[in-house]
Amino acid sequence: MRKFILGVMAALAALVPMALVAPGASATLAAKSKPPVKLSGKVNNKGTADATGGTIELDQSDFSFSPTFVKIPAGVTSLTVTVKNMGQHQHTFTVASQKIDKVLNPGESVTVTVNVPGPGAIGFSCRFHKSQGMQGAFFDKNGAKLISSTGAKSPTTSGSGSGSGSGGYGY
Ligand SMILES: [Cu+2]
Repeated sequence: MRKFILGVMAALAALVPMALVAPGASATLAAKSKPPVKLSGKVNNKGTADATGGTIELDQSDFSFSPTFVKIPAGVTSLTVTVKNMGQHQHTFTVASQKIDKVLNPGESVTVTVNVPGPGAIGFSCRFHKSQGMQGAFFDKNGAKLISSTGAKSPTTSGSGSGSGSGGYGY
């Protein structure tokens, strides 16, 4: 009796590695798990989509962006990005390198223009939940490096007061 059970378990154990080696399955897994852009910290990866025609819709949930990575077509210099908060929590769409920071309550949406200053990747995140993996990036090709800051045309009316930054959203 005991010998029989051991025999069944051995047979099962032998089956498992064969299933893992099935060529189709492993190839799909590898493609899905490898993000096109390396971001620091946790990333809840919900996949990659093309910004066809320079436009893309990003759906926010608790706590990720879908798609998480957006491929910029060749020749596109600015993206029209519509962000929808489909979650139960308040989120932001934040592009730190371009001073974009929109707060979205559940059910809200917003459309913003993201500049494409050159080759590379542009990171975005939710300011509230970035550390929980709520971030992603626009990119031109696999392995693209993050463009840290555009610097180009940002208004230099910085003022030394501390009140101009985060308090002024008209929501
Ligand atoms: Cu969030």
